[in-house]
Amino acid sequence: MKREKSKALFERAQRVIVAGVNSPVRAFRAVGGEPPFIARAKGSRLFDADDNEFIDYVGSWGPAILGHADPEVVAAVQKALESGLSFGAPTALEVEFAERVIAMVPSIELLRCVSSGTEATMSAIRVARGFTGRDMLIKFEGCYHGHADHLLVKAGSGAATFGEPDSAGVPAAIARLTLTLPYNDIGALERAFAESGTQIAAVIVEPVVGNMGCVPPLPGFLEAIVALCKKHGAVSIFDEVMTGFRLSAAGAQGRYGLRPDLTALGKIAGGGMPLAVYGGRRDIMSKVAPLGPVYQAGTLSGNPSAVTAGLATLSRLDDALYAKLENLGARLEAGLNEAAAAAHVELCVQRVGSMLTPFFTAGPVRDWNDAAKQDKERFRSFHRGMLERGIYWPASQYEAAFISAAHTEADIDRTIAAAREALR
Ligand code: KE4
Repeated sequence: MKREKSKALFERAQRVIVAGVNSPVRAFRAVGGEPPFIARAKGSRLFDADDNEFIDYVGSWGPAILGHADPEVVAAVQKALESGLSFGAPTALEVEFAERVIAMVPSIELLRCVSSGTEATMSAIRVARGFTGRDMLIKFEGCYHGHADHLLVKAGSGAATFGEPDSAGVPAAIARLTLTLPYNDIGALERAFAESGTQIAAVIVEPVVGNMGCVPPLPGFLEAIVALCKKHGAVSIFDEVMTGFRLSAAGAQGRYGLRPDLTALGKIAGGGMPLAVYGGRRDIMSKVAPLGPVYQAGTLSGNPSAVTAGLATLSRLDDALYAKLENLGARLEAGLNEAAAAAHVELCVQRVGSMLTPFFTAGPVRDWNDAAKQDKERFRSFHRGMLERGIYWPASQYEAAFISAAHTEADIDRTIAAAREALR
């Protein structure tokens, strides 16, 4: 595989951009080797600077559910750009977008657009704190909600102790307000509410985790979060930045029949353009300025270019698309399991719809402790082997892979054939 141009670009990039990338996972440090620099993409394919072609299972980490450079989305954005990129003023398009999101996600009665998933979760947490007048936040180990200070917190020494910073630069005083519990552990959550219920402003959760690899909720876990928040006057926040519009038109909450108090959306919401949303119960969202005392603002929030990409994407998310994604996901899951069995490799593939992760461990993977047991070297070898065979797989064993509507059965079968060789 030719690599000269990507190699030269990576050397140049590292002189001016931190680690040569604008987001850490892209640097390939978890898998080794140097990242291909992508020149263009179309459908299920990526093409790098050396004109190598890859079947893409990253999809820009989720947004590309239709596949790359979808003609209808590109045409809609090109047309919108001719009227101006961003005005910093209300537009009809934003109203249409908000109405579309509310029609698709029934738990959302009132919303705000922002420009990233981090902004969406950060703002949802702030309004939950403003609404309840409380400070404490509960999150779960292995869940990632963006890089706001109070979310870069790892579990304290004991499971039920307050958080410790998980990044330099996060003040201990901030971290101490976040309690990190084991995912899927209803007992730990019940104990936390029993001990601190009157101080808990919100519980934030990835309803299906993507950020420790794909880990589905055990029966009753999400229901317990919503019920305990209701019982103790806390706010339940579903971080659906990844699962929103991915797992169904109403995200994971639609799949599991739940109504959280607030929801954060991103990725697919903007179809690849910088657009995210937070919203939910009208009484809570009415606390946001200028209606209420909770401040949140953004120069490019809801700009017409991004909203056009979002509308063009959301308008295509119908039952036929989700049925296709389910079929392709099941085909890939079965093929990876067969390839691992043939190679006598211990593999646990976990999948919900079109997001999946091959865990190199016996499984099942129910929480961070399980996910951390996987054979990291085996994953690195798998990733390298797939890349060499033209399959662009997420560059971390703690990520989910994504299938788009542009993928074909032939793509899946080629991916399985590559996995058979990469797993040998
Ligand atoms: P952004 O600020 O990256 O738009 O969204 C943060 C975020 C919030 N919530 C969930 C569930 C997320 O998955 C993310 C971001 N996801 C990562 C990858 N899993 C984005 C890729 C990256 O960080 O480069």
